[in-house]
Amino acid sequence: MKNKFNSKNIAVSYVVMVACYLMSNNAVAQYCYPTLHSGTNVCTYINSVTTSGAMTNITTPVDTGFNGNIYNGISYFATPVISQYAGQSFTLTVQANGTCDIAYFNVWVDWNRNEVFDSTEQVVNNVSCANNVTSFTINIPANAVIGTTRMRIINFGGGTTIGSCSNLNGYYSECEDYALKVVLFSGVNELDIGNAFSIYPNPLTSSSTLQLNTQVKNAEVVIYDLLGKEMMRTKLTGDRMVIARGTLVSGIYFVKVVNEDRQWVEKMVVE
Ligand SMILES: [Ca+2]
Ligand SMILES: [Ca+2]
Repeated sequence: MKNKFNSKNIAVSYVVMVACYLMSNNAVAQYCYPTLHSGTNVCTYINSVTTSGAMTNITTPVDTGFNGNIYNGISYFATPVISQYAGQSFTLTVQANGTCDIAYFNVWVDWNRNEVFDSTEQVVNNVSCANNVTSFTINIPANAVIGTTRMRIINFGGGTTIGSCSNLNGYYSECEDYALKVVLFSGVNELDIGNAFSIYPNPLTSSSTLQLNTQVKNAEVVIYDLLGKEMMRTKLTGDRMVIARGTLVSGIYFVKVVNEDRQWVEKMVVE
């Protein structure tokens, strides 16, 4: 038997070790942050961030008041995680608060996960909202890098064009980062596939029944085609619903049921 630990293998091991070191080193690279006005801020801050229409959403704001778990006025909320498929969208709803009633929102998402909010990754640009509840549609690029990335929201009362790491100390502001998980649609293994629900008849001709094994309240039912395009979305309370054929052409679809933080997928054939 030959000795496996020859010089070539040692060299390979060394290269692997260096590569791992560089990768781990890279993994601790840090997002930069803006510089904020010092001291307390009762003038204008971000008081509520929620999402809807994603696979998992922020349903209860975690950011009430003027926060700062990294620096004063700068926070990263690692949970709850917003998750949605690449190529799909979700609704981001924000509301500022404060005595000034002046708020300008800016949002970036690090779509390529290089830990930099590139200027091309700005999805909301200096929109005046005052203290009103305001919603934005966030479209996830189909080529967004899969995995958990960050969304940055800055409310800068100064109202001038800013960058994600600008010096904002000329006026009041707040910066909040959130975790956003971009999911590959074909990554059905991310989901619980099993006998949580059944569809009958399957294949569907004119309509079928979706029967859950459990009662749900306000669960989301979404039908996707093979390319991950959303074909239908509805809410389900109870344990069954009728799926009408509607405009579905013959082919294979995925039916996804999302109930709070659990989700299940079944394949459905339309004849
Ligand atoms: Ca806040
Ligand atoms: Ca980036």
